[in-house]
Amino acid sequence: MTLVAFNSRFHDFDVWNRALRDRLPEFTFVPWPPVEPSRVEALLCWDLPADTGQLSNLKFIQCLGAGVDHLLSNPETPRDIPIARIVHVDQVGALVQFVSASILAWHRQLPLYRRLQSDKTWGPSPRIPSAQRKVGVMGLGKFGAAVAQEMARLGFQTRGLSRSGRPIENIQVFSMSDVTAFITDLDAVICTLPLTPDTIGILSRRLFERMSNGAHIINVGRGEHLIEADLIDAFASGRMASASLDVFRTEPLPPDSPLWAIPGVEVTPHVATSVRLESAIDIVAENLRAAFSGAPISDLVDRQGGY
Ligand code: OXD
Repeated sequence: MTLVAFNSRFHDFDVWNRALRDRLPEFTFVPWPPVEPSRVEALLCWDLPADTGQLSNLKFIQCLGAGVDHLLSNPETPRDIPIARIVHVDQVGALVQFVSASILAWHRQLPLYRRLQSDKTWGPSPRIPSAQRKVGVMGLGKFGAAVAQEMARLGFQTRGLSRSGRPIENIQVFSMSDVTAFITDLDAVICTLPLTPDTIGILSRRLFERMSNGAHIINVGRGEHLIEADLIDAFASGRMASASLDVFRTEPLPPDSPLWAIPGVEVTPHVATSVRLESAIDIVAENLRAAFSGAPISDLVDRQGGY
């Protein structure tokens, strides 16, 4: 019997335990803290619990999310134990929907018409074809690549930024060292990057200054990608006209954050995508089996790359 400890402030142990124990009769799941830490062989978690050092027999960590920055930046995370994250088509599809909704609302000026409606004003604006708009997607992993393909399908001139700069059909791909060429004259930028020491604070004045006037930004990566003060300045100067921010340095976003009240900024509570038990459960079950049978583990984290 393999003992798996469960720790998450976002997921209900009883619900996951019920779903997993039928699929994995050879595993036993226990909530954190386990009675016998030295018998725990796997951790199913969002955050790393305190006292992970007691897990002297730990062999595998399955994160209950797609992003693992919080685990990798935690000095308590064991260095030599494989970590897997969850990336299911359901999560990818949800992110594509969220970004498309924001981009299309911006592109078709729906916020403007909402404002005009509140003044009972009939004010048609000229329609700009999507082929005249330049949209850039930062990060071309499973999420970013799907977002970029959708932007291209919607007819936008689509650029992508990735670590490798590997070509993708219909997307003009830039490597991280070409970030300046990537951002220059973009009308909208979408951040789907993982948070790593190289990407912290990447959404900054240096990039905003090179975008078109009246640009749009979507951050569905992590709050730490954005230098909030630089965004606030970009709104003040008119460089940035609108933003869809789903992730923040501090979540929930504190009531005194100026971001709540900037006209043109849409704040959503980290809902662009999420792991649903119904779709993720088979991945988790397969990965736990694989971790102890030597079969390949899905979405194993690359420690070097940081995601
Ligand atoms: C995740 C997220 O990492 O939703 O899964 O942010």
